Amino acid sequence: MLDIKTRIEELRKLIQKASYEYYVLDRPTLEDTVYDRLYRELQELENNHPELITTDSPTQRVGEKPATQFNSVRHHIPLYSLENAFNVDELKAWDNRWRRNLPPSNTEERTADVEYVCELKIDGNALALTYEEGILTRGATRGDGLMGEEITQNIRTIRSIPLRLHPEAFGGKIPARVEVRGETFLPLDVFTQINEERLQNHETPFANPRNATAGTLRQLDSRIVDKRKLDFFAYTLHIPGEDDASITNTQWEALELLQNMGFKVNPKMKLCHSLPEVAKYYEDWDTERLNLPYMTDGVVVKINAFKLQEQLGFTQKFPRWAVALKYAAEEAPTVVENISVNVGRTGALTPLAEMRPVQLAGTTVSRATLHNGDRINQLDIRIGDTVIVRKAGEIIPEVLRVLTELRPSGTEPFVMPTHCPVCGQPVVREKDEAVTRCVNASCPAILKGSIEHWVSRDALDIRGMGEKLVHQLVDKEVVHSVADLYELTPEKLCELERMGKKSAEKIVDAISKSKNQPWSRVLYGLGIRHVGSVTAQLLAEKFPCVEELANASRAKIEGIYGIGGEIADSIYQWFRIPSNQTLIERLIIAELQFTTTFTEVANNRDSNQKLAGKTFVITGTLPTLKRDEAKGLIQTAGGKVTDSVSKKTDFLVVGAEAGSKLTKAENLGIAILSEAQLLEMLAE
Ligand code: 3B9
Repeated sequence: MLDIKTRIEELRKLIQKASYEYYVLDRPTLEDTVYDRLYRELQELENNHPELITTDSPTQRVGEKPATQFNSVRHHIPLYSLENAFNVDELKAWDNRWRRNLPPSNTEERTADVEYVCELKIDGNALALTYEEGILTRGATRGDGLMGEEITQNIRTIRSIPLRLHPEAFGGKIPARVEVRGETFLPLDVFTQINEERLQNHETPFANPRNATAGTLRQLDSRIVDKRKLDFFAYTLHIPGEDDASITNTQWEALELLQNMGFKVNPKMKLCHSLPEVAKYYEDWDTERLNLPYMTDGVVVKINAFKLQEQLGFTQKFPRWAVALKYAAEEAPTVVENISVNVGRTGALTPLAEMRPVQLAGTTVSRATLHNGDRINQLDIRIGDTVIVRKAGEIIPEVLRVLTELRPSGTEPFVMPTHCPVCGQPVVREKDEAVTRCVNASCPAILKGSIEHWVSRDALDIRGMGEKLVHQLVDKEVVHSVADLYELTPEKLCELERMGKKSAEKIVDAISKSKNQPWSRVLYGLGIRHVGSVTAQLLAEKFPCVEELANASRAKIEGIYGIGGEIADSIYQWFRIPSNQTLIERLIIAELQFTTTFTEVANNRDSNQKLAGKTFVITGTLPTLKRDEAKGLIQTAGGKVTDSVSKKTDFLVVGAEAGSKLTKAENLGIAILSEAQLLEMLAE
């Protein structure tokens, strides 16, 4: 019996090694016939001694019995998604953004070159793998990032995923738990083959490898999954409990460790030492990637140092320290039927192509922005032209180029209007600016846009004031300025089409309630160019009343951390225009908030009670906050703090020398926060 056990273990080692060399290293060392003989010997021994079968045996990759359903499981650590960028300019914008997000104490990395890891973005499905004592015990799909589907049996069939981690990677001391994330995908040849089969069987082919992968993972019978030959690249490693930094300090080291653990890591990754180097990698791979045996749709750029990653943390959805730099999305030809010109709230004239509808990236596209007159003239887009349109992610579709060889006769170059298409007043184009603007302060288009902005959610948040109502108010000349909203009465509103007494009263009430909105929202609502809601909050804190801001010099405004010259200029100019001064005076008389008191700053911060309904436990020594301070902060934001970890705990805030609470929280799958992450949640 002892001999049998020894032989079984020996066979497993041999098979595991050969399989690793074949599937992960792509360097076969055993002849197929030899491998088969060893495999069959193991199978036979296990058949005769089923009590000796272990879950990590190579014979256990394919299940005998199909599953009846998949269970939802909570991820031990959330799976974040990535923010997208579509070109090098957006990459630079991301880079500037994370640098601005560094704590003010970190002045060095604000400007210094840092290391970035570039990884190809594989068009597949994210998986979360859990190893306990080195053995694969759970594999799950991403799901919504918090909960996924447990598909361990299917994942075992993926030969490039080790069933047992190589102990040498940890110097023999295997951690209690290891979490690995990566992308599973179908190689292109398998994808093509599956689609051919589907066509023959009169089934609809999969649109892309990602859909085919998702379809495969959802198979209940792991024997079918096994035939599909899924592959896997690992990219993220977490070793909970342990101080991760003691094992790896950088993403690059983590990728190395993943390889030593027995995973396949995409070999095309690169450690870059500057942003231009990242841009070059992105550009080089735009064409090179087409020669790879799997589909890629971009490059994932990650800041290498975990220390920097920790300082930056996460937004609600994404890590701030990573970005997905996507390659150009789908393109398609269509015909321009008309070119219309829109006027926005800033008075900017935006030409729009109205096109014959075309299917792009799963949606029907019939309009595309043409940006401005210069752009139309550069591309020489004319009505009647056949053009190539592109839709990249959530971005509005745009016209890329004209197929001039298909141009019908009798077309004429497009000329931007010299007068506003809405109010008929002459338009203006400033030197050095591509934008043509209507500068008529009472242009109905500008007024409509300004009011829509004023009532919008992040501004005064006046519910019930939809686009239709705003248009009616302006067209019927009931409202000539945002300030007029505060003189509306239910009677006046009732004169409008389809407006009952009840809803009129409701709207007047909502308008009246907006008088309590804080100064930061009022400031954002004014719609000063370049003043978004975050900038407005910043300004409202530094200039606690409107007079201070209105009288501030450009230099004083620009002196604020986070505010650039262009913003400062725009604000300074805005307050110099007489009609804007009148607007402010009228809004002050209407009793809107133009000052912030200290308690209001505090209240505004907490008014949304960000942590309402959430239960926290604090453990260990936090780096800067005392236990009571952290507790106070959580409580003022509406959260609850308790002493012991249970299923009801939402977050565990962890400091140095955390003990059993951490282990318990990890076992329960409770989200773990550092002090920095807690502060970030509070600040967001
Ligand atoms: C919790 C490549 C992709 C990718 C990350 C990727 C998609 C997502 C990501 C993974 N290809 N890399 N990387 N090559 N398609 C960066 C979002 N990382 C995480 O999901 C993640 C999750 C983390 C850190 C990273 O830290 C926490 C730990 C515990 C609690 C909260 C946060």
